[in-house]
Amino acid sequence: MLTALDGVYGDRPDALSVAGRVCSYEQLLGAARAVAADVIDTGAPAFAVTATASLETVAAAVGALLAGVPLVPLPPDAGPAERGHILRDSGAVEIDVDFARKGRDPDRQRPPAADRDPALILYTSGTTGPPKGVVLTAAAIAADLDALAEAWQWSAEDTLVHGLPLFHVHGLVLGVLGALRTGSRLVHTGRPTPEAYAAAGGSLYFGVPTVWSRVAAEPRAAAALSGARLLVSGSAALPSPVFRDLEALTGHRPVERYGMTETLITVSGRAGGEVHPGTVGTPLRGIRTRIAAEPGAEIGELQLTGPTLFSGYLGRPEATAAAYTEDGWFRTGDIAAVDEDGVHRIVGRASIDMIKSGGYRIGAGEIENALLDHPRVSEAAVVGVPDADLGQRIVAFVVAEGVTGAELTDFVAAHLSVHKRPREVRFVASLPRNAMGKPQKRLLLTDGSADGSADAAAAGGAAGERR
Ligand code: MLC
Ligand code: AMP
Repeated sequence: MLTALDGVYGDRPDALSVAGRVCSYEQLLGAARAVAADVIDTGAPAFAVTATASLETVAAAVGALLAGVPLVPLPPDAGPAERGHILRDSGAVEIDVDFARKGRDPDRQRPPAADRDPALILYTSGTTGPPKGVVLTAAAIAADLDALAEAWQWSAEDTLVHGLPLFHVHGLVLGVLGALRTGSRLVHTGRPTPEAYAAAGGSLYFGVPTVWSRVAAEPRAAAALSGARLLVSGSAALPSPVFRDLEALTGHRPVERYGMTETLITVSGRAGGEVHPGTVGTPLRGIRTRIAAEPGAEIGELQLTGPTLFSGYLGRPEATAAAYTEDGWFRTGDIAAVDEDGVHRIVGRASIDMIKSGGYRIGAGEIENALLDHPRVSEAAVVGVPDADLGQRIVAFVVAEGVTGAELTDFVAAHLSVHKRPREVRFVASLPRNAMGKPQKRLLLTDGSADGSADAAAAGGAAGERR
């Protein structure tokens, strides 16, 4: 599965560089074999590591594939509630990785790892409730990486550069396992800053739109990427002005691709092909897509099938079944259009309760529940407000007394991951509700009360607080 570790591309002392530490494939394999043996010896159905941007996290992901036991990467900044939920829900044992250890054989017998074994369980938000575990097999990952290698002409000649978190598909599956399958050198910059991208001297760069927008705002850093072969954007919509700025500063038209934790990457522009701002290209090899549109309409829900799909939400057969149509197509929840050349455009999301901020997927319900756990909060509605840097920023409308916005933001951060903190808390006298008593969130977005303007009174009146 991880071709580079089989020695086909040879080895080099700096095959991987993660947050300033380098290693060879041989060193990585040694550490990963030690992880695999430890994991097999625990007999647990899954194992968890705190997924910092480090060689240890890379060794854990490789160890999972060697052992045939799935890795549950824990967001390093997850608060106790989120961490506890993930560990309980997955039944994973938490292990420490010591990168300096040498490989060993496990004491217990276990059948050899197979492509159909779960390799990763990634926790991701739905519109309501706590995050669900998305089970991904080695076979699905391999199919996706091979399709991407073909689409991007991605090979052992490349040096891949990115600085994305190692607990999601983008940074971990594409950004780590992709390098180990294609044999490209990997430089993980620790954090995805424009300066670090500029200094890395890569041929292939990955980023979420927030990263690209920050690169485009630093012309000198952007110019340093002109020698690259391909810039790829994904995880959220790349704004057209950012596309144009990048082209002007780097000479590259960035390739955009579309995916989900549940499906991996399914649609992409092609290296050497025509790419246009606002479009995400055509389906990857093996993927079929369709638009479930009302009669006469051209846009509708994007649905798809293919070998890269997940094997289900861990322990949630009803949720898994609900994610598919009766005829077996996965419902993405994204609204899309396809032109006569098969080029896809993502128009938006079907649900207002799924927020994308900085490329992170955040369910409004999870944050609302966290806010409602605060004794001073009686009602809460969370929305994603358009934001030039983050795509959307989290804004919480709350009915509460005797508590400040800063206290509520800290309260959320103490329970969930840091990136789930509201950027803005607006106190209102009541939430707009329909006749059934359901909060009318679209009113919160459209009446001016969420844009920081003086119209806050429209949502029930009161002062806003921004951080
Ligand atoms: C953030 N901060 C806050 C805050 N929110 N402070 C107070 N209140 C809040 N509400 C703090 C941060 O902790 C940080 O502090 C500082 O403000 C800057 O925060 P930021 O603006 O969020 O920037 P940054 O931390 O640099 O994050 C931006 C980012 C990050 C782009 C680097 O969002 C990111 O890594 N996104 C990638 C997400 C991703 O990989 N998604 C892929 C999902 S898989 P300090 O002290 O730390 O500076 C997928 C499939 C697919 O989607 O298709 O790819
Ligand atoms: P996640 O599960 O975190 O990977 O988030 C998946 C969601 O990210 C998708 O359902 C889309 O809403 C969004 N997404 C990913 N890539 C793109 C893209 N290129 N353009 C627009 N939205 C995207």
